[in-house]
Amino acid sequence: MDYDAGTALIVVDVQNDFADPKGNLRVPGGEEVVPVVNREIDRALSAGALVAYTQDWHPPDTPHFEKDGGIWPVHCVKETWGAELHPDLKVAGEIVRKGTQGEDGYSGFTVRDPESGNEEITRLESILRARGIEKVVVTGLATDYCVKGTAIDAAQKGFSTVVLTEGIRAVNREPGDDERALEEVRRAGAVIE
Ligand code: VGL
Ligand code: ZN
Repeated sequence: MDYDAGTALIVVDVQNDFADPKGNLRVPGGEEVVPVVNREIDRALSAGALVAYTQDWHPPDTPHFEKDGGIWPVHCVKETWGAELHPDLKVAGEIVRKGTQGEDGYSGFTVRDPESGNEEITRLESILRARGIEKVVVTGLATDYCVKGTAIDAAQKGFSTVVLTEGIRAVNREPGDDERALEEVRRAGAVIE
C-alpha cells in the first residue's frame, strides 16, 4: 500500500468484542489483524498519512441487539472491556465512535436509526476533509458489516478508496457473506487489495 499526506488509513472497529477470542461477537481470525494493522499504521505515519479509528460504542439496550429486537449478541457496550480498542493496537489518531445513541453504526461515516431508518453523519468525513484527504485505505473488522459500510460510504463520498484485505476478517453469518460484501464494495467503486 502507498501512503502519502493526502491518504488516510481508517482502522475499523479493532475492539475486544470483535478481535479477542473471548469477545462477545468474536470475528473468526479477528486477532490476526492486529499485527497487520499495526504494521500499516507505522507505514502510514512514516509517509505522513493520517490514521483514524472507528469504535462501535453501544448503549446497554439498543434495537441493534438481539435481546431488544435486532440481530446481534450484546457487544461493544460503551465503557466496557468489549468496547475498548484491542490492547495491542497502536493508537495514533482520532477515534470516531458510532452507534452511541442506539443506532446501527455499520459505517464509520453514517449511523442509522434501526427503527426510523433516519441516517446521521459522524465526525469522520469532516476529520478527513480538514486534512485535505483524497484517498482512504479501509481495514479492520468486520468485512461484511463495518468495513463494507465504511468503504462504500467513502467511495460514494468521492474518496479514492482501497480495502486492505490482509487486515480484514468477516463475521460470515451466512457462508460467502465476505465475498458478497467485497463484491458490493467493488461495485461502489472501491479497489480491493
Ligand atoms: C459490527 C456487527 C455489529 C462491525 C458492528 O464492526 O462490523 N458488526 N456491530
Ligand atoms: Zn455493533
